[in-house]
This record gives sequence, C-alpha cells and structure tokens, in this order.
Amino acid sequence: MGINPDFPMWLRATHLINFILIGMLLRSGFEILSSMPRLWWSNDCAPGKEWLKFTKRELPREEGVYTSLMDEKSLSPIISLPGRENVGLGRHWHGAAVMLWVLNGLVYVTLLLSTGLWRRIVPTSWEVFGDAWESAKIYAGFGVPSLENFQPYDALQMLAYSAVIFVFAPMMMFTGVAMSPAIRERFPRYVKMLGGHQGARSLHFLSMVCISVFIIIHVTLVFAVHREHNLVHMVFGDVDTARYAQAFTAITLTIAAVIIFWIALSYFTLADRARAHHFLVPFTELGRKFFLNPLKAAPKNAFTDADISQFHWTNGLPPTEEESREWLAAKSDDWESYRVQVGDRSLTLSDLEALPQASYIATHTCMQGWSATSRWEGPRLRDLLPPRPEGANYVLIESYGLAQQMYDNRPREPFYAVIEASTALEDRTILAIRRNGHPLEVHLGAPARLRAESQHGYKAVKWVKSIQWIADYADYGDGRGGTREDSALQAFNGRI
Ligand SMILES: Nc1nc2c(c(=O)[nH]1)N[C@H]1C(S)=C(S)[C@@H](COP(=O)(O)O)O[C@H]1N2
Ligand SMILES: [Mo]
Repeated sequence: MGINPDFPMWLRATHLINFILIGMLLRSGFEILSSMPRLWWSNDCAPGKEWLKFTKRELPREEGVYTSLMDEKSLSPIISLPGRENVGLGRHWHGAAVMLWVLNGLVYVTLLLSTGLWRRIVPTSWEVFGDAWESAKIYAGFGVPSLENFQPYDALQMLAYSAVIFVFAPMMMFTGVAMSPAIRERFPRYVKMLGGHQGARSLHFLSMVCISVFIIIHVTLVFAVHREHNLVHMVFGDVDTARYAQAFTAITLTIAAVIIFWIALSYFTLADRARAHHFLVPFTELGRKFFLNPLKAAPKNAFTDADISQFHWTNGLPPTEEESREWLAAKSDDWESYRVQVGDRSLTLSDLEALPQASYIATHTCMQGWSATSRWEGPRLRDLLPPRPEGANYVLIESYGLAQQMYDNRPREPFYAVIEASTALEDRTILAIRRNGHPLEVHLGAPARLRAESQHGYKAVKWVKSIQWIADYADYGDGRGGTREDSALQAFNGRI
C-alpha cells in the first residue's frame, strides 16, 4: 500500500514543526507577559487604566514609588519559557522561535500553493457557509458529521483552517512586529493605527487567545471525530485505518516527547542563564540582520506634544542612603554639589545647563512592555565628551544608584550601561536634565540621566555619575555590556 499523496511528508513535517514552535512561542510569550502582567489600550500605561491584568497587586497611582521590576510575576518553568522572572531570556526565545515559525510557515504556504493542495482548505464557493452551518448544528447536538463530508476536510474545517492560516497567523505577525520600537520608529502611522505600542500589545494578546481557542478545539476534534482517519493521516499520510493503533501510539508518544522537550528547554535555560544568553542572542541577531537592517531608513520623528503621556512608569528607585550619600547630599542642596565626571572633567548641573540644549519628543520602551512618551531636553553627549581617544569603541555610563538586583544575588553593583561610539555621537543621545519643560523628576533620574533614543530603555541610565570612553566592555561587570545585560540577560545590541 503506497503513501497517499494527499498527505505528503512535507505537510506532516511542517505540521509537527509548527506544533513544537507554537508551544515555544506561547510559553516564551507567557514569560514576557508575566514581566508586566497588565494590558492597556491607552498609551501611557497608567495604573488603574489597564483593561486586563493577571495579578492581584493594586498599583499606587502616584509615580515613582513602585518599579516595573516589582510588578513582575514569577511563572513556573513548567508553564513558561524559561520561567521565574527571566524576561530577557523569554524575549530571546520568542525571537528565535518566531524566526523559525515564520520560516516554517513560508515553506508550508509555498508548498500548499504550488502543489494545489490549498484547494482543499481554502473555500472557493459560498456554499461553504451553508455546509459549515450544517456541520455546526450536528456538533451542537453532540453528533458527528458523516465521514463522507471529510474529503479530507469538511466545510467547517475549511473555514477554521483558512482563518487560522490566513487571518490569525498573519494577525500574530502584524501585531507582533508593531510592538518592536524599530518598526514604530520607521512606520509610526502603522503602529498608531493599531493603537500604539499598547494597542499592538493588547491585540497580540487577543490574537494569541484566538489561536489558542482554535488549537484546543482542533486537538479535541482530531481525537473525538473520526479519530482513526485523522491519526493515520497525520502519522502515515494514508487512510489505512488498520494502522490506527500504531498511529495512536506514535502520536501520543510524539506529544509526550514534545511536552518534555518544551519543559526541558526551560530547565536547560535556567541551569545556566549566561550560556543560554550566549547561545540565543547571536541567533536573534541574525533576525536583526535580515529583517531590521534592510529597513535602516532614518527613523521618522512622528511624535508631537499631543502624544506626551500623562503617566511615566519608573524602573529603578532613587539612590538610598546605603547606595549614595553623595547623590543624596546633592539632592538636598538643590544639586549645588552634584557632579558628573565626563572623561577627566567634573561638571556641575550649571555646566550642563550652559551647553547647547537638544529638545525632542520620544517614546521610551521598557522591555517589560510599558511605554511612555515625553519631551526630553539636555546637552548632547557629543558636546560633552572629550575627543574620542584612539581605540575607544564604546562609552560607559555609570549611575550613583545601584542595580535593583543582581542575577546571582551577589552584592548590587552601580547601575551601568555601555553604548557604541557611533550611538554616543548621535543627535538624540543626550544627558537629559529637563522633561516636559520641567527639571527632571527625582524618580526619573534627577538631576541628569542618559537618553539614547536609538536604544531600548534599559540603556537610559538614571542619576548619572560618570561618562567615559572605553575600549571594550568585556572588563566591566559580567562583560555583557550593562546591568540589564548582566542581570536581566538582555542583549547588548539595544538598537531600535
Ligand atoms: N540607575 C538606574 N538607571 C536605570 C534603571 C535602573 O534600575 N537604575 N532601569 C533602566 C530601565 S530597565 C528602564 S526601562 C528605564 C526606566 O526609566 P524611568 O524610571 O525613568 O521610567 O531606566 C533605565 N535606567
Ligand atoms: Mo526596562
């Protein structure tokens, strides 16, 4: 008995790969969501304005008393990838899995179209709706449509499969990319159309719910309706129900193996997070190279005063007595004694005020999922920094405040970030001293904080103590180029 050509190997293989990858996407997606377990439609992420939350915690309404890191929820590694508040690694897994998922999807759709097999899942006549309604009525009465209707899919399946392949999956992709600050900078109108960063985030979540509901119904029906046929199709590609027992065993074992694989990935990641970072980041860099770099077109500044957020989240609280007496003393004398060391010069706040000031509106995006738009003002780093010494490839920015938490719970180091020389010299890389027309607020980094608008939020060091050229960042901290890289396993490349 030959293989039924209607369930070719490529179809079964892409289906299995899709199953594995969707599981990885869901699990790493849960990890990302758990780092900020709230969803908003409005762009300022104000506490109390969320439309859905997965935490019982009530947020204080005032700014600066509560950090987004404190809002993280720890998920079990059984449920999420990798679990236990590791948003950085969750993001890398999500990025790696999505690249493979899109690739697998492209192979699947290309073969579907080129072999003509699309005809059996894409409805080509309006009758499909009437027929689907008939099937639906049978299911509603807990009946089973007769086998003749499945050739190989019935009308209801055609509608559902077409919807999942050509509507829900693209919705995941379109709402997913809209959350990327890189896309927002280049296609601001597209992201605004989806309701901004938070709209895209909420729609991505809702699309995920749609796909999950589909998966639950799909898997239930595969096992409940003409199981013998379905399982033999999936495993052997033919319709010889005599091999049902074999197919059933193969499928149950495969599902068990995939579940074990998913959970093993979490434990493998948690067992050595630095290793996981080392292995995953180069992989996601490939995605940047092929997908983002060709889009390098100069970011458009699409924000106006109307976009300025009412509420701005805080990540990292101001230095305490044990963190920096120096900074506290400067705070109590109205920054009179504040000093920032830039190269070998020690500058006061008045020195910073005397330099030419840049002023622009930009959106801050924290990896945890919140965003806020503000007007930032202050001197450019390129006007502050001494000429770049030979061999200096990076700029190191250090804070008076300590890291909120070290990844291996060792004593907390001063919060630091490293940016590339080219980033440091950009137009919108400034030492911000004013926000929305007022002196910078204490909880947002007073009296001076870094703003590097071409970078993700974790580079924006608050309460800046020093800025200096360095040759390489390998000698600082854990050598990953910043506190968030070291302790939250974010990628050094924070370019948006
Ligand atoms: N000193 C210091 N700077 C910091 C942090 C911190 O914890 N300490 N957190 C970073 C992260 S992850 C983000 S998202 C932004 C948050 O800035 P905000 O508190 O002004 O919103 O600050 C960055 N700079
Ligand atoms: Mo962040």
